[in-house]
Amino acid sequence: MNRLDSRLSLAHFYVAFSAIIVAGFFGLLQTMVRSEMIVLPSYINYYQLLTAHGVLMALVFTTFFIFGFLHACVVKTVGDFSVGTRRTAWIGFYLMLIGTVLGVIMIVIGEATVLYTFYAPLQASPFFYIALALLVVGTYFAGAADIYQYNKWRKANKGQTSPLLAFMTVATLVLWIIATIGVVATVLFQFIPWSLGLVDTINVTLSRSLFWYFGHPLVYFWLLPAYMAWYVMIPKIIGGKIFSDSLARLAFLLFILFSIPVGFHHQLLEPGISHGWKFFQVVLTFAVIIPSLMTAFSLFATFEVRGRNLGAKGLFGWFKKLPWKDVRFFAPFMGMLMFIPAGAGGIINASNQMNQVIHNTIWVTGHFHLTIGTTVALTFFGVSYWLIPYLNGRVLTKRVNGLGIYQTVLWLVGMSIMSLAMHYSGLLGNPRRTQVTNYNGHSVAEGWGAYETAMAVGGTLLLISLILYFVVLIYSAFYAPKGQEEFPIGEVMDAKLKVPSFLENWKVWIGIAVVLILFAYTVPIIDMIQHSPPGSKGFKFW
Ligand code: HAS
Repeated sequence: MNRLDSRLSLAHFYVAFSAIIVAGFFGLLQTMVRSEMIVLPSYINYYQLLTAHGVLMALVFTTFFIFGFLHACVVKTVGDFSVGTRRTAWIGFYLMLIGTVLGVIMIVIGEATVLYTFYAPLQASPFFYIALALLVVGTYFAGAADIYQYNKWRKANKGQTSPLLAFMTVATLVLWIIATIGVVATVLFQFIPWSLGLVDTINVTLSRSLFWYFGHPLVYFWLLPAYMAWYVMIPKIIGGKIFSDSLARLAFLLFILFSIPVGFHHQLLEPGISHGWKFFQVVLTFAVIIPSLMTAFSLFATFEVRGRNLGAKGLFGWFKKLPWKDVRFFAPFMGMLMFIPAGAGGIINASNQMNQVIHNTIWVTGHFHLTIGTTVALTFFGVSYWLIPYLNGRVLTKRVNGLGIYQTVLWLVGMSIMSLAMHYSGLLGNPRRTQVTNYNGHSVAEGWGAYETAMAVGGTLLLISLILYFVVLIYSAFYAPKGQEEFPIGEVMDAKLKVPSFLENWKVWIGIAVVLILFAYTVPIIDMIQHSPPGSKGFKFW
């Protein structure tokens, strides 16, 4: 990769890492407040801290890391950006950065204490919503650069199958662009006019539905880059091969089809949406589990074949043959492992009766600390251990590799303690998003105390892990010995098998996605507009 494109990706990563370290510190403070170990000074509000933590982790860290990674994957596989394309990508970066800075300022001055889901009727300053809009518009510029580069390659290589990583990048971007239509619509047409006082009220059901139209595919926008690393990079790192190119492409396409028309599974307990439509979207939710099961199958096949080639015997002999001392493998593998219980938790959430038990409890917080906080985060850590030195013309040293393994273990143990406590106390009724957890000594609330303390213990390990990660990354980026680190891209097991061309027929796949979305959302949205109770005037938290 040339120096200019490396610099572009690195700029994204530096913002992402700054966000995660600050957000991690806020996370620890939250666990300490909830477990009553500390009381925040009066000028800091718990919900303000929670908003900052959620926005920095879930929106800023992820988006910047992902775009840095996607740019690197595209440039590596389909060629360097031209001056114009690179400029477009930089415009995207700066818009995202301006949006982030503006949003953070609003949160810090207490004008946007609305949590990362910014649900109406909570109202923030119009500048917060403008900041969100800038962040999203910035991603459109960044995404346009990658898609343009992919199309350029296809035109120059007519009839050939595109490189898998470039295809996956485009699939992730297609999902992102379709998904963000919902959040752009609610921010532009509902939140901004309402917060500016141009209209008196906001249709709460509609705004929440448009948010979740975006909010669920958002989680797959986080997951798919991790899957890119699992499908393409992990096979190379372990010395094996990708099980099937076509299967990997199909899994990504199924995410485009099924990840969007499912937002109602976040609203199963909300009024204003009929049961029939909720049921339909839950069915599609179960369909979106399939590409993850395909991914699990493909990974097991890659591991097993590699193990057997190394002489492994028996059903699980391959397990011992994996390169456990290589952080590039170890961190993402631990992410995969944790995705098994995390995914099972998701299936519980999506099941109507069980959702009644866990909705709005801290179980849900446990679920997303396992999915995004463990599976995705550990994979991103694993990627950054080789990608940061690669982009800086340095190498991943033995010492960094060893520290990376410690860092991974600390993260894994911290997250396991914290999210187990969250899941379990959620089942005991412990609510999410509240700092008041003793309810004047009520006997049910008394039972949560030990779990709250466990969360603070987990949170402490996580912050230590983050500090270690940060220090090691600074060393890798600026002080590690110069050299050429590998950018691992796996080959396919049976390279002679041709990838069917219909898998790259974007018009068909996007067309089917649009039909499914229209079917799942048109009637409910018309209903929300026609039959919603009078809109809410809203209120500011603080
Ligand atoms: Fe979720 C709430 C359902 C996946 C994130 N989810 C959330 C929220 C977040 C989130 C952030 O239906 C909270 C939002 C808020 O603030 O309110 N989720 C699901 C389902 C899945 C799922 C069905 N979620 C994710 C992923 C996330 C994420 C991924 C982030 C990255 N989720 C829900 C529902 C709610 C929800 C409800 C709302 C709850 C409520 O009421 O509020 C599925 O996609 C999961 C499928 C996954 C699998 C696992 C496959 C396993 C693999 C690993 C293989 C391992 C290997 C290694 C090969 C079926 C691929 C093995 C090695 C060995 C040695 C064994």
